Amino acid sequence: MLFGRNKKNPIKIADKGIVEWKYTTCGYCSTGCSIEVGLNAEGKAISSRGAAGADVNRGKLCVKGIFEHELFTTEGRGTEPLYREKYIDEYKPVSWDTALDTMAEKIKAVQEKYGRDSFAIISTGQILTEEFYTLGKLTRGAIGTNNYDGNTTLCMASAVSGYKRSFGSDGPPGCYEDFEDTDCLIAFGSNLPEQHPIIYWRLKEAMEKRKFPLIVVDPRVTMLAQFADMHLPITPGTDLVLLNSLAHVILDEGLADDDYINAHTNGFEEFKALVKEYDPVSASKICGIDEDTIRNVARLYAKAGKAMSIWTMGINQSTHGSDGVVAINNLNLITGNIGKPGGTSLSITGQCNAMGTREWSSCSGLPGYRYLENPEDRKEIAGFWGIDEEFFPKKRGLFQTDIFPAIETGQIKGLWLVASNPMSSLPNSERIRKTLEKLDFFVVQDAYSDVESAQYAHMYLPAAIWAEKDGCFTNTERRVNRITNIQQPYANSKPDLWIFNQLAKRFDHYKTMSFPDTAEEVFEEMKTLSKGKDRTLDISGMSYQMIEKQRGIQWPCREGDETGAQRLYTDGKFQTKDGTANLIALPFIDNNERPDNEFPFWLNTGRVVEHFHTRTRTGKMGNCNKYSPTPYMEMNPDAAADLGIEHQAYVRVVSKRSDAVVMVQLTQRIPYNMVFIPFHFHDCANRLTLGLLDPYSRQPAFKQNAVRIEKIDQKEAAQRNLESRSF
Ligand SMILES: Nc1nc2c(c(=O)[nH]1)N[C@H]1C(S)=C(S)[C@@H](COP(=O)(O)OP(=O)(O)OC[C@H]3O[C@@H](n4cnc5c(=O)[nH]c(N)nc54)[C@H](O)[C@@H]3O)O[C@H]1N2
Ligand SMILES: Nc1nc2c(c(=O)[nH]1)N[C@H]1C(S)=C(S)[C@@H](COP(=O)(O)OP(=O)(O)OC[C@H]3O[C@@H](n4cnc5c(=O)[nH]c(N)nc54)[C@H](O)[C@@H]3O)O[C@H]1N2
Ligand code: SF4
Ligand SMILES: [Mo]
Repeated sequence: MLFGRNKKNPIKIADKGIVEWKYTTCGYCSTGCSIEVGLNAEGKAISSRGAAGADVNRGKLCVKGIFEHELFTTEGRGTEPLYREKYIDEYKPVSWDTALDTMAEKIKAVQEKYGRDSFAIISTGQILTEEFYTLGKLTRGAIGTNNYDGNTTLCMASAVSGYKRSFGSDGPPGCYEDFEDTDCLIAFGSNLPEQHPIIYWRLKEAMEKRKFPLIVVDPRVTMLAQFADMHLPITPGTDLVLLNSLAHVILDEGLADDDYINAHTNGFEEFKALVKEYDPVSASKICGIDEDTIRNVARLYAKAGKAMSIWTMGINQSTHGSDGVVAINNLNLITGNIGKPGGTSLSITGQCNAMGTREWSSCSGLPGYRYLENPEDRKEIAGFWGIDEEFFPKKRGLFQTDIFPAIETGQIKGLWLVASNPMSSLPNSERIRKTLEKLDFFVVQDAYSDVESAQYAHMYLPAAIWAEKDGCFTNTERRVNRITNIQQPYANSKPDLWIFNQLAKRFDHYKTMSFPDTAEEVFEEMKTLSKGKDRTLDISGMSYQMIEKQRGIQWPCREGDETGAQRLYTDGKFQTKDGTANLIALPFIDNNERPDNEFPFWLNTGRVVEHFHTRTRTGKMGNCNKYSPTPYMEMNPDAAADLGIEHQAYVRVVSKRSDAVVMVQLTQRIPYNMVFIPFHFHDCANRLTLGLLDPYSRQPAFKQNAVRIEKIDQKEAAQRNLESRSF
């Protein structure tokens, strides 16, 4: 027996019978991990693994990526196009031809009756870049509506707007490699271990090789905060005050990089005068970070030599989102930390292809970071596409978050939604529900037919998903990577590119325009448009073969280049008229919803590692959903004790908008006067949110709301939860 116990049995790894591994890129977050999907002898996807030799993830994947092959067979996928005259009728399956004929007719009818802009189009950050470009061409060139935007207004709009205001153009200037060089890193409202696990791993690995201070600014003790050297539990929505105060200390103590400021920026005097008002003592009263800490962080950052900032939704989703981004850029400009290894302002992007839409979708203008407001850009693109430039509007139309109120007021009558689920993802769900009910014609194009927004639509178009298609994504560090067609589209679903092309045929301008059939042909067209020595977004040196071989290439990659450039603005030249970056004075205006006697808690919302957004995908994957199948809320144990609420009890959370029932999870992660609800669950967090908009980016303040907590009957609540989709 004794002998037997000591004997080690060899570990047996089940042989799944994989005969081939195929290359692709993960379709969840913007980290951009390279994946290989294993196929069995029947060609069925049965396994996923991180691609070795890929610079981004170096063989690793997170819990979502590692099960991504299961996506192809998840429940709820759309099988056929569906149509109904009224949204309260039953849907009936129709052929693709009938669906697209009807759709084109209805769009034209709405536009004829109410004007071209009365039909709105809302897209996403989750289709392929070639699809974005084609949808932009169809919308701007053939359908001709100016009310066209993406869900990226909920996500990256503040970063885009902030980059444009500071540097004259969008485009994150840094890369993951910067972790290897930096001597100090501040993370603002970004929880990498859960939301970008592989970027976190890159950061952690860099810190293990060479210790440097990590400072996390977040009202919650997130996983990243737990791992930080300093955690600054900021009062929600006041990052701008902290940033102005950091600049105050740096200028006051003579720690700024005067040479860089003189050579590469403008606006310094006005900026200096403004931040003078933000001394640490006054600032600490607003942002909740004590004056000593403000001084210490300012000194650490300015003296580091190479310091970088990263941020995500804690900054962008605020009434000062765009200002917050500009303030981060200000901090890096005055310390000379732009465009050098380890010194940068790196916005961590959200969706897998949020960058692709920024670059090529024409949502905010014309493709390749061109502007409707610029006559030369309008002329160039009209000529290239084969239409009259007068067909283009002269300035951009409504943002995504302004399109819904325009439906309410009757200015917009028709809507086409591509890969977005506003019934769960927009603030104030009840208001959105009523808004969608008002539409004369509403089409939902989604990979899943059970997506909540489709309940209010007249037409549903089943789209192929991720590696059922072919094309590219761009990640956080401007790396273009390949998504290859690994499985055939599910049932009678079709790639979004095919749907756009077929619809285009039904519009008059199709006769003079061209809509290539394959993604690669579209990519070649985009390459032509990207060429130019002054363009940062130059992809003309790339090809599909090169991209796959190198496991992704960063832009700019100019014609003849062997690979891409890691950083932007290395020469201190920016995309502004005179080439200098704008230092901008940013006064803080306190305009958020705030807790009061009736609604005493801050409601903070965000994400958890195992779920992606509105759970159309991860809610159906056993290996993700099992970790949190129930809508829940983080609450501070002392606050709960004061209200007599126990761990795992159901409670009702009430805001001025509506209410939601959640299970309580007690944790010290969250301060006494705050609760946190992951927004992934339908009919939950966004029933409560207000979402005041940032004036520049029109992005909602999803994370600053006021609520109260009420005790409820436990049996009734459990029953209600059982009946909802969330189990
Ligand atoms: N697992 C998973 N990963 C994802 C996604 C997902 O759904 N699931 N979605 C992807 C997308 S689209 C995005 S945009 C990213 C989002 O990635 P993150 O922004 O990292 O995620 P969030 O949880 O939304 O918010 C981050 C933090 O902001 C903090 N915060 C709230 N208010 C403030 C404030 O006023 N100031 C500061 N400094 N911080 C504040 C919150 O406490 C929270 O911890 O994640 C991407 N990755
Ligand atoms: N309270 C609160 N609300 C938030 C946030 C928050 O932090 N708090 N975060 C906001 C942010 S940052 C974001 S990005 C949004 C996300 O909001 P949404 O984009 O509305 O949410 P998703 O669930 O990602 O919706 C994407 C849809 O596209 C479908 N889909 C996936 N791939 C494809 C494809 O290839 N083709 C087609 N046609 N369809 C496809 C999916 O099934 C899904 O229904 O949520 C925002 N809402
Ligand atoms: S970190 Fe993001 S890109 Fe990488 S496997 Fe996870 S979800 Fe996919
Ligand atoms: Mo996002």
